[in-house]
Amino acid sequence: MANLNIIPSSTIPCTKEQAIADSLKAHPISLSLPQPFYTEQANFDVEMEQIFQKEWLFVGLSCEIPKKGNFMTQQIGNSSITIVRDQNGEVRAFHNVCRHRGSKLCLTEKGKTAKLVCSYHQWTYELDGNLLYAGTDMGDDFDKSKFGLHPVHCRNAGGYIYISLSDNPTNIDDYFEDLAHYLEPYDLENAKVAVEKTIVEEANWKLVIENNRECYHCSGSHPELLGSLLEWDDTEDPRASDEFKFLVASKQALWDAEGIPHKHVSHGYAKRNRIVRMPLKEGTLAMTVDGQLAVKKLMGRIKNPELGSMRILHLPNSWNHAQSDHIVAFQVKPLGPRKTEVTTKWVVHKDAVEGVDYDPERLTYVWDETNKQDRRLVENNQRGINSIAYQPGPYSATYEFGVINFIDWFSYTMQVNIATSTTRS
Ligand code: 3BY
Ligand code: FES
Ligand code: FE
Repeated sequence: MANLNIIPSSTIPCTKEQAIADSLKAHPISLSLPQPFYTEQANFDVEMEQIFQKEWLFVGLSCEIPKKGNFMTQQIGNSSITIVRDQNGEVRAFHNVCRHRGSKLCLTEKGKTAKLVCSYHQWTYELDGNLLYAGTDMGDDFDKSKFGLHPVHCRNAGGYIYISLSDNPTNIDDYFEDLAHYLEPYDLENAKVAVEKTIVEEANWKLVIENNRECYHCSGSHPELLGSLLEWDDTEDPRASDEFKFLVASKQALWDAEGIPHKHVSHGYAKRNRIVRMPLKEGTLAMTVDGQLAVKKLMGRIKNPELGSMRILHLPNSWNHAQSDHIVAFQVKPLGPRKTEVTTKWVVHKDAVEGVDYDPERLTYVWDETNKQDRRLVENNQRGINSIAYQPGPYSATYEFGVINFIDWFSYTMQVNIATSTTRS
């Protein structure tokens, strides 16, 4: 038998990953993916490593940790991350793992604490991750400064928090800068999450994103959403009518006069990050059952209720609708090859009072219904894909260009990240 030990581990080819990269390279982005990408644990594991453990992820809002000592935890695959407001008011992220014997440190999803204390042997960390106290006797040569929490790259862009578990994350500063500028009118430091809901969809995470990236399915499935949403979000859209272009131009002139950013910006490979403000349907102000506002108090410095919806896309895990009175923020978290969690947060002015300024039922109704409808669609999509009859099918370049962009980004990012990790390892 060959002695594998004589081959240095760095030169053993990473066959599973290489096979996935090769299959993506051979696959045209105009077709839905081959079956294993939607069904198999092996593919899922590689996607978690190459996408979710490397790329920037949207993880929440700074207003969820408003004061020093507020923290929230996030599970990404097997890794738990703590996002904390430190003693200087900065938002930071750490691996939620004690440097003593590795216990999980913060045990709740949200909380407030003066110091981060491990419940096992009480090692105690400052909110900036430095180790302050390590039990009674670790020996004379114990150097506390070497046992701070492992930091995680973290960015706060105008109140939207992103983390990356990579040692060397992709630079998307151009997006973070634009996002901070586009979110400035909302003053997210003075906002709050009024309602948060999480649903689990029995479908692969990419089917959840694919579903969100087109409105080809909207007229058949989303009567509540179409009360206010215009089906396309780009004046360059091949379907955009003159009437639509006129509506957009007239609203943009008003937004310009008020210093409300609206221009379509996109960054990264295959428009990985996009921000654009679009009018809602004539006569509607918000994504509610009657199109009227859901919250009496507008957000931040906003005076004009007619801001349409600012859509923010961040691949691989978030889309958003920012209106004048509230923001709806979505976060996608893969749980398994055929299981995905979708969390929706409805964000309002921090001084808006429940029952006085807004009714949570009314605030959440349209997107709650839409989420349920989309869950049915993607679960049925998954069921069909599980069949021996499934074969990749064609996307429409007119109606599903957003899906093609996503598949393009996914395929490219997987191939680049796999290539980089196999040359590095
Ligand atoms: O998030 C959106 O704006 C919509 C919902 C359905 C399709 N997608 C583009
Ligand atoms: Fe945390 Fe021992 S594992 S103090
Ligand atoms: Fe939908």
